[in-house]
Amino acid sequence: MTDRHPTLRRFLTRQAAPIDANLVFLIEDIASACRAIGNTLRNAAFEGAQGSAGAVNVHREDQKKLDLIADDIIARSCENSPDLAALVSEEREAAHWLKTPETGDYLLFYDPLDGSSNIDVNISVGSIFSVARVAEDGDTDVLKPGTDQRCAAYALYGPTMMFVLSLGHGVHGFSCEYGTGDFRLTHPGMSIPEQTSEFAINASRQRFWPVPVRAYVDHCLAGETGPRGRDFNMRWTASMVADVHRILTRGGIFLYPADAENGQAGGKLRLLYEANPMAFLIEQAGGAATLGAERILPLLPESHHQRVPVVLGSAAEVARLAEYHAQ
Ligand code: AHM
Ligand code: MG
Repeated sequence: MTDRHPTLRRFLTRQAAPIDANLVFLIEDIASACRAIGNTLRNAAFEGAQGSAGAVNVHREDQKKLDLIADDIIARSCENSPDLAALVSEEREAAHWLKTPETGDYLLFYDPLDGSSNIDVNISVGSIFSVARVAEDGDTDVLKPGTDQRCAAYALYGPTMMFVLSLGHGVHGFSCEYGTGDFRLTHPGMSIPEQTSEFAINASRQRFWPVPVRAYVDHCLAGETGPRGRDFNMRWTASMVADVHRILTRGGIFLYPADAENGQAGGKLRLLYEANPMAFLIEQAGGAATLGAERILPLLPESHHQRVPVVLGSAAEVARLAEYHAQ
């Protein structure tokens, strides 16, 4: 049991290239927070924790009580982590500094509860994390490009609670063992099939889509007798973590384009704590992640809560969408 499914700690401390001990502590603190959030979600109906918090966040979105509870759990679990300098959360307007930044300190970006519109209907939600480093003593700039990420992870609160992590050497999935609460390696070396026939997009926004996205989806929908010469399947959970997990498991493409309605804002999904970590994980699993044509990861952020278009998944499909953009 122990060897076939090593615990997260064993995995982190047995890497070929040893990981900085303070990063191991930070990842363990993140995983502990996820375990606590998973337990809170399970008991939420008994504790009056479902529903709206009656407030809006910096994005003018309705905050759920559980958005705030999850944010608080992560901050409390990680704030004593050695070398962690700042927290940047979807639910907080500004970066929350924990210490004077020194070279090599860590910066934690997170979306505490992604897909939270799904909570009250009991569909899977998740938490997303990205870790980067402080460039030099006193550097308070948190606007790091995704290429600077030291690691990225998400927790999926589904039928099995999972923690999926990349330290830049592949993607590894850990399942939370009932009873011990340990995250144990169950999905080593996750990789995305290059060719697939499944796409994920919120089709209710079709009238707003840019021309290349419309053409791509039309050609998928045309099926066997259309230009793609095969049938496609469609899935949309409205929980990015669940959609990305499906793609890491069996392939496919996910699209949340900037469109005629959200284009002014840059799109819907946020760069620092949604697009960047997911792009890092997807690339590490052999897939691709773009803004439509350009890679997401090199983009230099302009603000904490910047929104961007996101296209990610199987490399061949993401490349095809880039071709539609070029045309
Ligand atoms: P959130 O962080 O406020 O939950 O928003 C992000 C979510 C993603 O999980 C998901 O892909 C998308 O928003 C769903 O959007 P839509 O409501 O248009 O389907
Ligand atoms: Mg989110």
